[in-house]
Amino acid sequence: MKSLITGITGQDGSYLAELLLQKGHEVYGVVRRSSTVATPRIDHMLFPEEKIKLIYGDLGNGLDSIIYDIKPDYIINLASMSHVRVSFDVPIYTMDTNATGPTRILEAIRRIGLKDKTRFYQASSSEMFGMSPPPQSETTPFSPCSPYGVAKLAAYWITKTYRDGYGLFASNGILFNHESARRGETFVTKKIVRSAVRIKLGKQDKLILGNLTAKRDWGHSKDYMKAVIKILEHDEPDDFVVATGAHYSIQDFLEKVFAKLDLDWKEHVGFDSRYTRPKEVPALMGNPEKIKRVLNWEPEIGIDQLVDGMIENDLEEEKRDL
Ligand code: NAP
Ligand code: G4F
Repeated sequence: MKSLITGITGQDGSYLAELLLQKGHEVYGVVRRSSTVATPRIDHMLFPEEKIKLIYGDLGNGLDSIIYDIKPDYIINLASMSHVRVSFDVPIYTMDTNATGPTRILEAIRRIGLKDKTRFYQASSSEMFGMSPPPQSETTPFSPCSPYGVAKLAAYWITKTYRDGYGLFASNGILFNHESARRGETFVTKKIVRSAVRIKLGKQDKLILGNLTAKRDWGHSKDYMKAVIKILEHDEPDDFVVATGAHYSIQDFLEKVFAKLDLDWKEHVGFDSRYTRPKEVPALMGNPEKIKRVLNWEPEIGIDQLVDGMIENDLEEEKRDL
C-alpha cells in the first residue's frame, strides 16, 4: 500500500506517518521548501534510515504530477493554513490553500483516472460548526465564523461532491481539537504548557492570552490519527465526527496545567486583545457516537494523560536548554 500525506511535517502528519509505517505502508510526504528546517517532527523517520520519502510540493500547485508519479492507494490531505486567528489576517491565502487546495487533489485523482484505486481523506474541522451550539454531530448544521472555518467547509462540500458526483472514495473526518507534545507552539494548549513550564523553571514570568471563556473538546492527536486510518479502511466512504464528548474552558485548561506544576495562574496570566479573534467559536463538544458504533473507535488518552504528556515533554526540553 502506498500512502501520500500532505502536511506530513505537522503535528498530525508525524503521528499518521508513524502509524501507517507500522501497518507496512510505503509512506510519501509532501513538504514545502523553506529557509529553515521544517522536519523536526519527522526527522526520526528520515535518519539514520529513510523510512519515509519526501517530495517537494505545495497545495498551491504541482500536486497533480506527484499524484501521477506515485499513484497512491491513500491520499490524506492534512496540509492547511491551520491557525484560526491568522486566517482573519490572510483570508485569501487561507481560501486558496484550505479550499482550492483539496479541490486540486480531487480533480487530479479524477483526471488521472485513479477513481477506482485512490482513497482520499480530507481533514475537516469542528471549526465548521462555528456558532451551532454543542453537542455537535454529523447532522448538526454548519455555521462557520472564521475564514478558516469557511474554507474548511468548502473543502468538506467539494469532498462530498466528488464522492456523490463522480463516485470517488472520498471521506471527511470532522475532527475536534486535538493536541500533543508535538502541537504547534502558537495554539493555546501548547502555549499554556510551554509558558507554565518556563515559569516553573524561572525562565519566564508572564503568560499573555486572549479569551479564556471559550470551550473546546480536546483529544490526543495520536488517537485521532488512528480514527483517520479507520475512516480510510472502512468499506465505504463517509463522514465522521471525531471527538471525546467532553469539553473544558480555556481557563479550566489553564488551571489544570498550573495546578499540576504547583503554580497559581492568577499571579502570571495577563490579557492582550491581539490574541482574540474578530469572531469567536464559543463552545465545541462533539458527539462521537457514529464513529464509535460504525468503526469501533474510542479515544484512549484522556485530558489528564494528555496534559501530563505535554508537561513532561516541555519540562525535558526546557531543562535541556538550561
Ligand atoms: P499543523 O501542525 O499546523 O500542520 C499543518 C501542515 O500543513 C504542515 O505540515 C504545513 O507545512 C502544511 N502546509 C501548510 N500550508 C501548506 C501548503 N500551502 N502546501 C503544503 N503544505 C502546507 O496542523 P495539524 O494540527 O497537524 O492539523 C492537520 C490538519 O488537520 C490541518 O488541515 C488542520 O487544519 C486540520 N485540523 C486540525 C485540528 C487540530 O486540532 N489539530 C482539528 C481539526 C482539523 P509546514 O510545516 O511547512 O508549515
Ligand atoms: O488553540 P486555538 O488556536 O485552537 P482553535 O482556534 O480552536 O483551532 C484549532 O482547532 C480547530 C478544530 O476546532 C482546528 F480546525 C484548527 O486547525 C486548530 O487546530 O484556540 C483555542 C481557543 C480559542 O477560543 C482562542 O480564542 O483558545 C483561545 N485563546 C485564548 N488565548 C487563544 C489564546 N488561542 C491562541 N491560539 N492563542 C492565545 O493566546
